[in-house]
Amino acid sequence: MCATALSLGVAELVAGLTGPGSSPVIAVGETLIDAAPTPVKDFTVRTLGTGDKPMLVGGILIVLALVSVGAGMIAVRRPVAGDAVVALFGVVGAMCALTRPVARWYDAVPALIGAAAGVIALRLLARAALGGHPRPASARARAGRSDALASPARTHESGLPGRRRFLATSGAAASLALVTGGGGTLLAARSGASDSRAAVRLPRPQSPARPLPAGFRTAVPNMPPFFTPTGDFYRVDTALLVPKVRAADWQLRVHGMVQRELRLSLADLLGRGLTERDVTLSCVSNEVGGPYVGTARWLGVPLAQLLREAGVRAGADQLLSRSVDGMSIGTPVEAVLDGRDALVALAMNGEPLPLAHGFPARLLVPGLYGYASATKWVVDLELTTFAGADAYWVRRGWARNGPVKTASRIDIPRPFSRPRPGPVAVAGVAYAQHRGVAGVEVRIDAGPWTQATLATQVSPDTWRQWSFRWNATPGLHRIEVRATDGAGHLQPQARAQPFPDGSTGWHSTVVTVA
Ligand SMILES: Nc1nc2c(c(=O)[nH]1)N[C@H]1C(S)=C(S)[C@@H](COP(=O)(O)O)O[C@H]1N2
Ligand SMILES: [Mo]
Repeated sequence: MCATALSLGVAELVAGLTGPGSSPVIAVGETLIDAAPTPVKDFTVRTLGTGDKPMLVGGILIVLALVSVGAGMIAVRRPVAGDAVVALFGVVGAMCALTRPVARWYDAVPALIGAAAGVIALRLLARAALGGHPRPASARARAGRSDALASPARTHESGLPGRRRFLATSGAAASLALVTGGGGTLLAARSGASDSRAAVRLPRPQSPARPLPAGFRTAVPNMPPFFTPTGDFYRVDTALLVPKVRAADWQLRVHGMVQRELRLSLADLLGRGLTERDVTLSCVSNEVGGPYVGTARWLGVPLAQLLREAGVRAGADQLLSRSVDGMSIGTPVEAVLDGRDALVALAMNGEPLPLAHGFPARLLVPGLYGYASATKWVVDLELTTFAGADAYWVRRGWARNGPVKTASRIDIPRPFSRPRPGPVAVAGVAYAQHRGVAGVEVRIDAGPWTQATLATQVSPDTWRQWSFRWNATPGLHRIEVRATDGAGHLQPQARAQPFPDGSTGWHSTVVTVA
């Protein structure tokens, strides 16, 4: 285990120099994320939520530790076999790093150097375990299998010096693992992306968001704010490590079925006269009543402006966007050009995009789920056709087009809370981006539906808060909600899972009034 730890530490140190994406643990983890079948991914997201990433890394480390124990026991008797196991770790790490979508040839280097360090450490540890001598063949023959596995140090006369030397070598390997691993982490943190973000000066919008109308939020205490604080905004992506892009290294390319190719720097975009809009973003993986939805004030360049400038050629129906970490997302060109506020967003809630939300630029197309529109760390916009290319999630069976389905959620009272009898404030949000929310109804214990009080609509592209005064009687009660969108369509009651095009069903909350 110490040899494996040293191997990982050295690999992290080298990866600190060769750049993100070359860390073998991260590369293996991201390969597993991409390879996970949809039911497995669904299950992990459902049970672990956004804690799935630390769990994945932890799982990889546990598997490595277990295999390492076996390798160590083998290495004492057959050094070459021990080497082979450590080398295999290196090869798997290198292969994963090399097959990432944006891999460079030298991304294999950290895993291979790490494996070499691991082999040397394992040899030294095995020798120390045997008291400094390779185990003589006669002793090997005499000792049964179980003896060799139980305590290699026992082959030495007294046992003590061998054990001491083994512990000292282990300690040295473990310390070196911490130092190299820590050094690698420090190196990786020096990407300069945070400084680059801090240096961005946002201009005032040329087209500001409409002033917030009176009554745009309900007055119910403890109701989540209309604008989701940036720090609370949900995060969904396949990146095990947040891509750290420096504005100076960044460029957005528009190409494919266009009249002329565009290449734009962040300064080019910031200088264009920016558009500010309030938009609710939601994830197709959100369950009924779930948390993967948020509203922010975004600032950016109209995406339609860029496409018109590039000149979309006839027949191009898909805007295939790609990120610096190899994500691909397909958006209907029609949705971008139909007049809605599709943006190359550069800022969120008055600040440059946080690194986790796509610094320096991301897409945003109101009315479409994030997987079909909201590419973070975007670097490449290709005009193409749906017939000609499938985006990342489409290759995994998700729908080509991702219009958001009408949804409503009860935020207050909390599930299983115990309100007092009498008037109880019920409140929540409803959203049907780009169609707007026309009505929200609430019912108690499957009784008659009653209209909730709607907050003023900020925009059809944002969620709408609602509230309902319930005269609660003692006992166990179920509160249900449903919304009607701006087109007059009632939110469907039938429960559907998020796969393949978004969940449906009415949200409900159970409380005990006492
Ligand atoms: N590069 C990249 N962009 C991405 C994703 C991703 O995995 N990688 N996930 C998409 C999905 S599924 C959603 S719901 C939104 C979430 O955006 P947020 O993390 O800023 O809330 O980002 C989208 N953009
Ligand atoms: Mo998503």
